[in-house]
Amino acid sequence: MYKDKPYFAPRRTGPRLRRRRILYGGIALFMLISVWYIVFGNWKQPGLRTPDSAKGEELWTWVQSLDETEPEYNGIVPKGIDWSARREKVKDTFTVSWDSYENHGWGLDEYHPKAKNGKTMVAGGMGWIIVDALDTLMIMNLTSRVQHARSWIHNTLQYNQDHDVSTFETTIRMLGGLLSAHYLSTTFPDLAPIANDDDDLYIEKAADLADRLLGAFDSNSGVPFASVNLNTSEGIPSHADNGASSTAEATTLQLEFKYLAKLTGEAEYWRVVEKVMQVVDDQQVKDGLVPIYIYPETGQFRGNNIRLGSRGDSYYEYLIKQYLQTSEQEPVYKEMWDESLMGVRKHLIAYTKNAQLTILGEKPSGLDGALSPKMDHLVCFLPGTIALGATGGQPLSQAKKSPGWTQRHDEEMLLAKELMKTCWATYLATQTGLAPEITYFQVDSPAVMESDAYPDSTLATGNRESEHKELPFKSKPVYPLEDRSSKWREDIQIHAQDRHNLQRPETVESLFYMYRITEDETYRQWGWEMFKSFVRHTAVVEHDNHFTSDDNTNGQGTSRIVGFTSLSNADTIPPVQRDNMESFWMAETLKYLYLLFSDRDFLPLEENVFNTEAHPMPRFQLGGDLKTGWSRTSRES
Ligand code: DMJ
Repeated sequence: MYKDKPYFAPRRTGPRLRRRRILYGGIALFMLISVWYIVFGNWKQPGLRTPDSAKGEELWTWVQSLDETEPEYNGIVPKGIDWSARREKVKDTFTVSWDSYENHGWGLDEYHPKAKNGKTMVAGGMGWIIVDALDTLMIMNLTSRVQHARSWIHNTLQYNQDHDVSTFETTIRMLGGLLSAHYLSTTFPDLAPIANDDDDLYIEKAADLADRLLGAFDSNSGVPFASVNLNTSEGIPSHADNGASSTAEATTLQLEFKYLAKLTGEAEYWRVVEKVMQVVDDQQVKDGLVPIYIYPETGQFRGNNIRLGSRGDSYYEYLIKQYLQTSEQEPVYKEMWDESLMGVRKHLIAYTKNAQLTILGEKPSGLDGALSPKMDHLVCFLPGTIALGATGGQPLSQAKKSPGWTQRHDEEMLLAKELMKTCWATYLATQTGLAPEITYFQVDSPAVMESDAYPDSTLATGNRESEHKELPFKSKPVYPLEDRSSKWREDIQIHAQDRHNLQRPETVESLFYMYRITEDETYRQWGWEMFKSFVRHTAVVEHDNHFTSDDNTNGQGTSRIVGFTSLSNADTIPPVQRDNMESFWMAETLKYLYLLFSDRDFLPLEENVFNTEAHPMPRFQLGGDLKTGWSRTSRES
């Protein structure tokens, strides 16, 4: 299919035949061993690895002893911290999470670490957890586990399934995971090196999957349908919301399809996702802020609910990342990002009543309606993305020396820092030190907004170079840790239905960007505090072979961590645990923590973009048919 294309030519003859012979031999051997095992052995779950209970035991002992050994953090980052030792703890946590899944849920798309079972989405499994975590395995150099995952992808993973899947989730997790695995395994031979006879496995699977997803774009407008059938490639409108797709979902496919187009030379992958961006921009929304639903048949927005939480978030993220992915050669995306960020500052940035925490609220009834002082945890991707947009991923000290650096960039960095602090405060606000899914804030009535400081509307135009003003407020600091009765805490309200914590990545993701860009170790330290809370409270602990749920060693016998799980209530001790490990725990949260504690030249920001599921991809140059190919319509017309 791609043999005459410049970037990618799968080897379809020799290796294929060799693979088939190896496959038939392997099947025969497997059947013999299986018969022997069923007759003479002790049949159990289909994992290959013996449970590494020593690691789980060690991790639990370590986290139990922390209070005695670690000095309390009081707003000052201690000198001489061994970050690589801390990074190893993240790796241990990942290993326990992975081994639990490998031993008890191998091949399942949903995993329940307490019951030690789960579900597949399609016969044989979609690879929801294996493919999503694969590049983290590579990054952590877990070679034998990469080998096992790769064999599963080679021997078991089939996308020819009569099943409807989410266009967005399948793209960001599966297509993104396969592309990133291809990128890392072909570009960084020292990361989890394994001998194999086929470099094209991941890219072949990615192209097969993408071909099936292409039908989602077959709407009148080109805006993708919410779902797609993998066998027929037929796009399926959302069963809710009058058939409208989520705006963020329709506009968070571009990095993946564009990179695939670059690798294969197939311009069609590029064309379909580029078209979506043009249709969205043609709507000429005010100040770059888009409603959260869009109709695939007309390309028009549904309703006027505006937010950067669920259904809105990654539209904004992919504006700046598309600009960076193509090495800053598509100014249209920078312009759209700048316009949206100005819109955010004009309409959505407000300050809390007591401590002037900077918050990013919602406008459920459109830009002229009231501000709802609510932040989904999802919004916390934004501080890091603002810093990425301002600096392009360079260290701040270097970016500030560039001739294009202006007062507006300084303001954006300040905004990024203040929002980062607010996201950190949502972690400090609960009993477990883990943020709720949604946080409400106390604001004045009406809320004090950033734009109040600019009655002459200069903020809206972005014409800020000459004014040399700072943002109107800087929040009071949100430490020390134990000071939970202070003013900032009164600003934070957590509703009973929002107390769950799904081990989401966004705050850790932003800390990773903030540390890499500002080089301020405070962000690493905040990440360390969060990491310890994750280990303490989301660990599934077994005690002398009896499942005991949360923190229950009772000083007797041996206890070990056997997996990690989401929480139903993060605001009580012990927390109420669910029985589910989301795939983004291993794909994103632990990866970003590991990278936060790594040196900044490991997968440098200046050379890579991470998709919204934390799958790294290289920046590259435009060329040939791979181009923007459209211009923005005049805003006056
Ligand atoms: C992930 O699947 C992605 O980060 C997505 O963009 C938002 N939600 C989850 C994690 O919270």
